[in-house]
Amino acid sequence: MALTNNKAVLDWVEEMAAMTQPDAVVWVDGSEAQLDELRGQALKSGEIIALNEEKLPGCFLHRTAVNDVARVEHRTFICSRREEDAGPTNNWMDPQEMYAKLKRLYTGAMKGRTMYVIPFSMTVPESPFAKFGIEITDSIYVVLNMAIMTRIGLRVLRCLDASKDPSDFTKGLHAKAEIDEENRYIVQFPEDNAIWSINSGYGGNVLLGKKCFALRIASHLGHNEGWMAEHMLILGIENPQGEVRYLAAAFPSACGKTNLAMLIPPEIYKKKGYKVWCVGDDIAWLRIGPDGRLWAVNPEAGFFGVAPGTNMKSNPNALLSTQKNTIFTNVVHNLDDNTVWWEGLDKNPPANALNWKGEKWDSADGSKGAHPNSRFTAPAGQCPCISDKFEAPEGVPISALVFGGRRAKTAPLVYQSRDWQHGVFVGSIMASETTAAASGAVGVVRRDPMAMLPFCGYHMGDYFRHWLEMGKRIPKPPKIFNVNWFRTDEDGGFIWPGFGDNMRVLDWIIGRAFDEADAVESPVGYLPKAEDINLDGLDKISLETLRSLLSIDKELWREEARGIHEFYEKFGDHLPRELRDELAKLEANLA
Ligand code: OXD
Ligand code: MN
Repeated sequence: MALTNNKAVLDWVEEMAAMTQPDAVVWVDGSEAQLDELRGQALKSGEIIALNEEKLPGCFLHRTAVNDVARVEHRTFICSRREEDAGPTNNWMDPQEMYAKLKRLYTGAMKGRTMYVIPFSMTVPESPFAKFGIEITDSIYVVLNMAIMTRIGLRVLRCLDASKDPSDFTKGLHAKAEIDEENRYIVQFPEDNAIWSINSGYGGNVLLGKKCFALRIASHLGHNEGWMAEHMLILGIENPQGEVRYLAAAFPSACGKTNLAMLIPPEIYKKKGYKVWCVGDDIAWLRIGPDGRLWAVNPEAGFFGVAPGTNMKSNPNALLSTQKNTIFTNVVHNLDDNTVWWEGLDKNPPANALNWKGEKWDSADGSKGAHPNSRFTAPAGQCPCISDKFEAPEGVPISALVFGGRRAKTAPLVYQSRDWQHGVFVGSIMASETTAAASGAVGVVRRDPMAMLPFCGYHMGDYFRHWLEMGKRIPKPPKIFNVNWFRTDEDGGFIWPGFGDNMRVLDWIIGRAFDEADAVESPVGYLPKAEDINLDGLDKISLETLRSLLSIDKELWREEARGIHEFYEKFGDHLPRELRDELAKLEANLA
């Protein structure tokens, strides 16, 4: 039975059902009773496996098809009406052509299946910043994941119905179809506020609230409406006086975003009373508040984190978040005690186990048991360091924005931009190197501006312009920084210890944001002096080593500038003149 009289919702659901032809339509009300019933059905069909009720209560294991284990950027499209609006970094097709192509694939795709209608909200539905959506799917796995990652059900419908425009919701359509790689499409239609995803069952492609909506569609909405949707974690640092100061940080994948979001401070900080609180680990929506500061909300309700490498040392808070009510995808199934395992969890791979494909697995044969992109979906509220502002409707005020990448030699441990415009330049030149071989050779540079390359729903040149315009409109803008935890020595080993010790760098950043810390000028921006970073209790890093981590190699940076020129060419006349000016300034500083 439909849960609403909202005509816009009813008409759209009816239209999608007429096309996909399911045997039944089920409205997801968000109740525990209904979710439990769905879990029961998914257990029966084998879609999920119940794990050890004592060790992992409320936890399940799911396996995707072997051809369907990650986001598929080459099959992800931004179908704006004009090709120019998608820009040079997105795949594009004419929307009418794409709709025609997809309609053929969706027609009858749910025959013999049940269609689930999931009303969802990004951020708490009562927040003035909430955006509503409906995801239609034929996958119970999707329903169960959306119940963790977003707020779902009746509560959302009521807020949508009571909103200024009850027809203003994102229309998300997902069908598993045959999980056929050749016909897999993840398509955003920004002007229609619509997302169509077909032939995948993997989270990043099918949990439409996440990358598809909260980044691609939302970045387009933010551009039109004067706010920002960013690929950023949000954290708060509480000082011994009990004051919490917040920052948001963008990193490309595989740079430790979830680890930083849940950082545990070094002993000397803990002793003094410092604490770190996680507001979000992946996405931030940023708006100008009535007080003239930039405020952030985490639009999500859960963590969809990479499992391998997560352990009690690297990220105890993430691991502890996954000990109940969690869905594991593509990890090892330990048959002895019906639990899960992944590479890097501990040094004891289970002897009696199935790998991520569900095959009998012997770790001794050298093969990986868990897929490198295996995941956990865990409620954020279970994180031991979750912020008490996690669900605050107004969000948290941001004092610093941090960009970062993986650079073996070029970028110093940390530097501060001279002002907002320079900060936008710093974000626009973000890059990561494919990890260098043990020889220390520098890898290939992949530019990923603001870590948004796969997630910007419109022309990236216009996105840079939007950042510049926002800077002019924020009366009290956050300061902008860049960090690099990944400088290497001659043997290719990381010099900076990273993890909890990154707190020492965040400490300087927050100090700068509140005009409490010193800096010196350099060709690339403001740098701390080595003495400005607190090294107490970190014996393995000498002042001299720290100085080397903060050094600027002008020759490398001149080469960097040449690479930036080449990258900027892509954007043609959409590239804001201000960024060319900043590049020219950098070159002059290096001359
Ligand atoms: C993610 C990603 O899954 O950035 O968060 O790919
Ligand atoms: Mn991400």
